[in-house]
Amino acid sequence: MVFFTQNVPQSGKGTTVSAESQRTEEESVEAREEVREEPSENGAAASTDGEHLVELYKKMILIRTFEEATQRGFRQGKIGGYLHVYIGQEAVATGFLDAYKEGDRVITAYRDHPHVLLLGSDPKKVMAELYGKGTGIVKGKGGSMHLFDVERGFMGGYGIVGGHIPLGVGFAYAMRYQQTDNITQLYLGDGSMHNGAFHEAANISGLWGKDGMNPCLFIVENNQYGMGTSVARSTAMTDLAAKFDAYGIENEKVDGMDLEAVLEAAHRTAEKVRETGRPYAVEALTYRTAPHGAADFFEKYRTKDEVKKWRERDPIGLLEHKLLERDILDEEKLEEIKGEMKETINEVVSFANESEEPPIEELYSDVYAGQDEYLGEE
Ligand SMILES: Cc1ncc(C[n+]2csc(CCOP(=O)(O)OP(=O)(O)O)c2C)c(N)n1
Ligand SMILES: [Mg+2]
Repeated sequence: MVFFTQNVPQSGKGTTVSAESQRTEEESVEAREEVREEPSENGAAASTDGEHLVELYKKMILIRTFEEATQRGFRQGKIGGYLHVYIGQEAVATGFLDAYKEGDRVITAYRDHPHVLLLGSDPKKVMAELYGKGTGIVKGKGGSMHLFDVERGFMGGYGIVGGHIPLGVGFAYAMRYQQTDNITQLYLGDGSMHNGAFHEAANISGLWGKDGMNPCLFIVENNQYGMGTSVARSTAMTDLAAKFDAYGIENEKVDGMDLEAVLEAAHRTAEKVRETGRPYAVEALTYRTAPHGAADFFEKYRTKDEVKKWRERDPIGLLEHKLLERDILDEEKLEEIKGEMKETINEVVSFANESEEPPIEELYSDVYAGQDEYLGEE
C-alpha cells in the first residue's frame, strides 16, 4: 500500500529504511503475525498483546479528547498565548513512550501536551497550566509550550525551534557519565532539522556515540510541514532520516500512523540505544490534521483533499479497525471508552476553570537560581 503520496520519499540514499516500511500490506500483516508469536527480548512486546493495545488505545483517546478540549478553551479565550495540538500524530509519542523506563529523560518542542500526559502527569495540572492557573504543572508560568515534570523525566517543552536538541544530547551524555543505563528520547520536528542547533548537536552526538557516551534516541516527528512550509520547500534533500548519516548516526523510517509499527520500532531501537550508548534516529512519517497553531484558521499551503487523504489513515481510526477486526473490542466498547474519556476531560476542564490565578508573590519565585540573593533576602 502506498500512502505517502506527497512530500515524503519512501526511502533514500544511505538510509536504513525499516523493513516494515518497505513491505506490502500483506507482508506486513504476516510479519506482525510472526511478531505476535515471538515477543521481543525486553518483555514489552506491546504489539503482541490485545490488552496492551487497549491500554494504549485509551491513552490515544485521552490525548485526542484533551487536545480537542484545549482547542475549545482557546476559542473561548480561556487559554492565552500559543497552542499547538498533536491531533493526527498520537501514535508516535504513544508508541515511543511505551518504551520509556524509569530514569529516562524526554525532551521535545512546543507540541508537548501528549508527551507529559503519557509520562503520567496529572491531566488536571496540565490543563490548569494551559489556563494559566496557579495549580498548573509549572504554577501557570509556562503555558502550553513550556510544560515540565522533572520527576517523571519530562524536561520540557521548548518554543525555540531546534533549541532543545543540544539539551537532549547533553542529557544523554550525562546518563552515561553518571553510569546509568538510561536513555534520552529526543523528539524533534521536521522543520527543526534545518536549524544550526540540530547539526551541531547531531554531530557531537555521533562523535560521543563512538565511545558509547550518547544514548540518545532521536525521534523525528515528520508531520510534513513546519508551519505552512512543506518538507519539499524547506530542503533539497527531503530524506530526513538520511541526514543523520552525515553524523554517523544509524537511522530508519517508520509509519507513524500505525501504532503497532511504531511500537515495534520504539522497543527495538530504545533497547539498542540503551545497550550500546550510541545514538539512533527514527523518522516517524505522520501528519497533523489540525492547523499548525490554534490561531491559524487559513490553510493556503495544503488542500482539503490532502488532509482528507491523511485522515483516512488517522492513527486512532487505524487502531480501532484492528481492534474490531481481531475481536479485541466491539463498537459498543469503543464508544464506552470515548464516553469515559469525555467525562474525565470534562472534570479536567472544570478543575482548570475553577482554579485560582497564581498568587502575586509567585512573580519572583523560580525566576533566578539564588532568588533570595536577588531579592536581597538572607
Ligand atoms: C528559532 C525559531 N525560528 C522560527 C520559529 C517560528 N516557528 C514556530 S513553529 C515553526 C515550525 C517548526 O516546524 P516543525 O519543527 O516541523 O514542528 P511542527 O510544528 O510541525 O510540530 C517555526 C518556524 C521559532 N519558534 N523558533
Ligand atoms: Mg513539522
